[in-house]
Amino acid sequence: MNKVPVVLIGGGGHAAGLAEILTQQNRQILAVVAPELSPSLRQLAEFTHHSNDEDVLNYDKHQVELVNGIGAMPYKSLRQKIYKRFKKDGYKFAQVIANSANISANVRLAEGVQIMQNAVVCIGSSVGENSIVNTSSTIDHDCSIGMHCHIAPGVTMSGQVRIEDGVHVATGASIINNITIGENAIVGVGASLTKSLAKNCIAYGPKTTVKVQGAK
Ligand code: JB3
Repeated sequence: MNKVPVVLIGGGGHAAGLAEILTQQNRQILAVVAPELSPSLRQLAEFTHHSNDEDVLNYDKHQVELVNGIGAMPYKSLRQKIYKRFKKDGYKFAQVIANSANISANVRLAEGVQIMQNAVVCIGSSVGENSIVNTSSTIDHDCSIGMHCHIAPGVTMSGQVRIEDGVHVATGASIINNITIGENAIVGVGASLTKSLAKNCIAYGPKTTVKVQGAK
């Protein structure tokens, strides 16, 4: 178990989920760095709070690891920017892997990978730097996921799927085996992807317009 203390960057819902996993694993969180902290994070514990990212530099890069608590959403680059900036400053990012995650012993997880509650990563798969495999998503055998990707909650990915860098696969999407999703592509909520998706393209999920009774 890695006992190097961490500094958590970001203070919202994603950071709270990470902080809970780290606390369950008795990993010391020296500080949280964010303009403001979410109620769920506040209720977890009293953390030393810095509101300016420059305060990270007060922590010796040889004595701490960083945890990227900024979530990843389409068209938002803050998570990647934070990661690249502090990597350049010489810091190392910790992996965060939930106790409830089911991870094969034969996978390759890069620096800063985050595997959230009840996610599954099967034999032969790899996940690149700073990528998130979120709650209850399933990555089947021999998949390769690039850097700075977000596999959102409830995604089902069959075997031998190749995901390039910067891809966002939204909540509940299903991806059949042996296809490739190109760099910075987006797979929409609930989409069923049966063909490869070229880089920078968007695959939309089913239109779900909910008619509210009595709405004008
Ligand atoms: O979909 C799921 C399960 N989770 C989403 C996650 C992947 O991405 C979640 O629903 C959100 O959409 C998002 O999580 P995140 O990033 O926690 O979102 P939010 O709750 O809005 O929190 C953003 C946090 O970033 C807040 O604490 C802000 O104060 C903080 N923040 C904003 N700008 C910053 C900066 N923190 C730092 N250190 N530096 C900044 O520049």
